[in-house]
Amino acid sequence: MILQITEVKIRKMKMRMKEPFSTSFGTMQDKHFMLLEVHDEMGNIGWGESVAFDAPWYTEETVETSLHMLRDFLIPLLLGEKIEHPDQVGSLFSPIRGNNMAKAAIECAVWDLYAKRNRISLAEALGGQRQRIEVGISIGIQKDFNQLVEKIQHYLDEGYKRIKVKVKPGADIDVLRRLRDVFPEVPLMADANSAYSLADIDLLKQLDEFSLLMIEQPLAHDDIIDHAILQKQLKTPICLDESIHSLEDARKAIELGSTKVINVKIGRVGGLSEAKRIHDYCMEKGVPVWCGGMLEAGIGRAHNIALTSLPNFIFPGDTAGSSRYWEKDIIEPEVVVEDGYITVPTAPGIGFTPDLDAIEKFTTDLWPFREE
Ligand code: OSB
Ligand code: MG
Repeated sequence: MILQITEVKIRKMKMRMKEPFSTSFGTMQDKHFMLLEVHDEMGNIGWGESVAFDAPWYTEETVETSLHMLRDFLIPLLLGEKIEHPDQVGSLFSPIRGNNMAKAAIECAVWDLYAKRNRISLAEALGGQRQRIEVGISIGIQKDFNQLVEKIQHYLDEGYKRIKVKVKPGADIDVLRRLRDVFPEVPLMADANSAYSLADIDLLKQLDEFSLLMIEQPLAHDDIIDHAILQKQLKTPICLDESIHSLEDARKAIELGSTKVINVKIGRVGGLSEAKRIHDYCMEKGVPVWCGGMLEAGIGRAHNIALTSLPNFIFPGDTAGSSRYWEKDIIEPEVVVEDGYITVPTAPGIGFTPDLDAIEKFTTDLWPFREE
């Protein structure tokens, strides 16, 4: 079946999270992002969500750079095109270097549209096999240790199956040691968001005391060399996040020994097709992956859930329930976590219905694009 892209809409969105989220690079509470609608000639609509933040502290992309890429480059390349399979979107976008989050937002919408048009779930379209996925939670840096313990206990009580804490210089070894005293058995990991360098190697070696599942992105956001040097001296598996933008990055990092686990984020790698290629490659190499999060609203969350139904998503991901972030999410039903699992929807496409009233409420700008 061939579908034609007849219309694309960009909505700029603003939603406030229930609580601020703090990492080694700063704190955020207001979430600005874009929703993408892609229409076909039959009136079907696919939805995508951009994950770039306001400022370029995670990768170089921002809401405004994504908007520029979408309006001036990506949408013109896609409008009017006939698509047999979403894997083609990557080739249409190949004249544009980088800007993976902008590419992913619209590619994800095409995947949703493709699945809806074929009356299958997005999970099925991707080759997913799980009916439900295991869920972990990423907890931001807290004011003090007691608050962190309280938060962790709260999410364990809710059933979350893996705890990730954020670390930074000055809030690392000591915090982890005290956490292990309180929670000796909990599946625990730490994410440094690139806060260290090889000069910190003696400190990083102390991580091995805490039987962490892994240490996520300890070194520079654009490094795969120093991580290989570090991994040789560390028992704790390194998991790369920021450093992986493509299948080629994943291959090089694995061949160099820079990473033993990969955090796959759809936005960071430019879309679901590349995310699936990384998944397939890692599976072949015996390298487990898991799905990272970008504090998504419901549409982005739904894409993460479908991806996580693939078999080599071995560790619980960061895709928590809607209520962990939002008073009111933008999909119906919201994403719920039960006993630490999310049920993968079976309805066509992302399998959640966009809540148009909620979406309208959080929309600050809207741009429609049609073929001239
Ligand atoms: O490094 O995984 C990260 C949030 C924002 C930016 C980067 C990261 C994170 C998280 C939270 O860890 C994941 C989530 O709950 O969506
Ligand atoms: Mg991370």
